[in-house]
Amino acid sequence: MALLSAWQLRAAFAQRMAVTYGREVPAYGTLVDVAAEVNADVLARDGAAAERLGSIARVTAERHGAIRVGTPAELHAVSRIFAALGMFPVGFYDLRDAARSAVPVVSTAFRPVAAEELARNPFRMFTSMLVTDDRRFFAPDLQARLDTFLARRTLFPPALLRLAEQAIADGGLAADDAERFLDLATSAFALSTEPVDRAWYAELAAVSAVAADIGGVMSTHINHLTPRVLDIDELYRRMSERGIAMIEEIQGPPRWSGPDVLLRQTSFRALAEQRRFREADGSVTAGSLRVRFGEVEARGIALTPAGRDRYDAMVAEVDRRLATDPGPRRADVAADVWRKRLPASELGLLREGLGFFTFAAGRAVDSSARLSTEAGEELARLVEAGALVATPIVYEDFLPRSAAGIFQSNLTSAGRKDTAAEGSRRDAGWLSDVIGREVSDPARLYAAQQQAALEDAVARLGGALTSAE
Ligand code: OOG
Ligand code: NI
Repeated sequence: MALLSAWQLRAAFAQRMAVTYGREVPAYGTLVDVAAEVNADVLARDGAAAERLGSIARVTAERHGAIRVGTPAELHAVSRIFAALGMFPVGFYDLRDAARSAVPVVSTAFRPVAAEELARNPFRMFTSMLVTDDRRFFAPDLQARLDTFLARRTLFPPALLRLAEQAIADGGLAADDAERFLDLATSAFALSTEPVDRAWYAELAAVSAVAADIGGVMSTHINHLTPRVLDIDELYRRMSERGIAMIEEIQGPPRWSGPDVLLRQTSFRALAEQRRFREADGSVTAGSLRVRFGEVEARGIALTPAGRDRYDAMVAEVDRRLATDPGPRRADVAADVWRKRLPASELGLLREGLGFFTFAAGRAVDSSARLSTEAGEELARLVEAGALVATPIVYEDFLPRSAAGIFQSNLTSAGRKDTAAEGSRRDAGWLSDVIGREVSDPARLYAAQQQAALEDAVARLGGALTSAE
């Protein structure tokens, strides 16, 4: 019998997570409905242009999730589940520095890497891990109790991890194993009904609400599932109209007249969810916690390292301008900075080497162009001449500052952060060691994709072009 392959398992897992999360957080259903309405309207309004950064089928199905784990061992275990789903670690995000509030985590995103795999199903999971030895947040005594608490719990049952190993080894699972694997995986991320130790949770929450959400309970849960929308400003408006409290701002680049780059995100505020608590006297009471929210995203063009530097410099300029004159809206200042500093067209991004593209062969032209991914001018000229047809590569990753903003705007309190204390060192290499697999650098993945497409297009153009390496 044919095995269900990694992408089929991934698509089925994403589907089941949506069912579970939709049942747990009904407002998620509203978000998905409004996103679908907005997407249909944008498609009707803009036609083919609406699908420039992905087919409507992919955009409609696309979701990312977010989970949070407590220890390197838990991160390693979850990485095996994701590997079975064809999702691998890409990017390192240090939210400890990116956030103003106490967000004591480092993160990566597990996602498909190959272009065909992304096209089949792009489901990705933003995965954060608590850094318990960071003295800016946890004193030695609290760290010791937190580590002990975390060491006692089992987030992922052995049967689930065995099936993950089997799927990795065999390249998929037979239908009955797949069913069991998906059931176990989905329930590992469902909200537990186990009572929460109120005193312990409160002690951690005083330091960091995120630390409490991760280390204050015996299980993990999906924090949000994020649909993709083609017009995030319109979605923001329609959600607000329905009386749903949105966070103050759309994170990431502003709305402007030029090409959308990277990622824009926003969310509705975390809702109070019924949870049971164990009190100091052992009794169990009813209460609620606000940790899970609904997020939505609009994806733009992946930027090259030069483009990313430009982006960071533009964000810094927006900050500077707002620091000297806090009057205007951030979105307006940002749009102004964007108009002054970012090319107003895709071709401009290509010419200045700021954006990543794939290429198809157009008509043969007589040229002795020497091509490399650096040669933006030359590439733009060939696109203008019709020799190459350029399609932007969609940004598949995340933004540390936006992620911090998303975390932060959903915290009920800022927590405590001793900025005088020394932080503990974490980086992509450290994370790779924990996971047992290299955490990919997103920019290298996009560059390789661009280069392969370019070589292929050039080969198709036959002898018309000579390609530099
Ligand atoms: C993750 C917050 C960041 C994103 O899309 O940038 C995030 C979390 O709340 O666990 O989801
Ligand atoms: Ni998210």
